Amino acid sequence: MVFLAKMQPFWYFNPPIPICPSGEQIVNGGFETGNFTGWTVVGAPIVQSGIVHSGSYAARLALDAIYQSLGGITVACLATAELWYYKYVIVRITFTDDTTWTKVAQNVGFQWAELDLLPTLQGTYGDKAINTVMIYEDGGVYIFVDDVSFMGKG
Ligand SMILES: [Ca+2]
Repeated sequence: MVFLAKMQPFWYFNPPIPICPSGEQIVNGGFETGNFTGWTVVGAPIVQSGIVHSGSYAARLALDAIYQSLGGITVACLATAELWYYKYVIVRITFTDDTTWTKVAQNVGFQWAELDLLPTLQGTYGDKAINTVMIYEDGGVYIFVDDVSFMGKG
């Protein structure tokens, strides 16, 4: 009888917990391939080496957009959601339910600044899952983007 009791399925008392992916979910977030591998490009952004946050390359956008899929990762599974930008940037997160969150960021000078999206994502959109991350510029000035990172906490 003791043996049979131990054969009871483990999930009877322990409902399955969603498993978070681990590691970086963004492909080529630092643009170190020297091109837009991993990104879908709208317009004519370039990968350049003149103004970078880290490594050898960063993206330059002006009336351009780049985006990539995060494959439906749940917001609760994110350990990071950030990027570095120079001067100005707009980030649009599209969730799997087709709603969006758009964040506009601007810094005071011609310098790099970190944009940490995680507090708002987990504070306001914690029950959603992310379909795509789009980064763009809408004013016709050059901006630079580097080190885009969405890490899974698994
Ligand atoms: Ca870089």
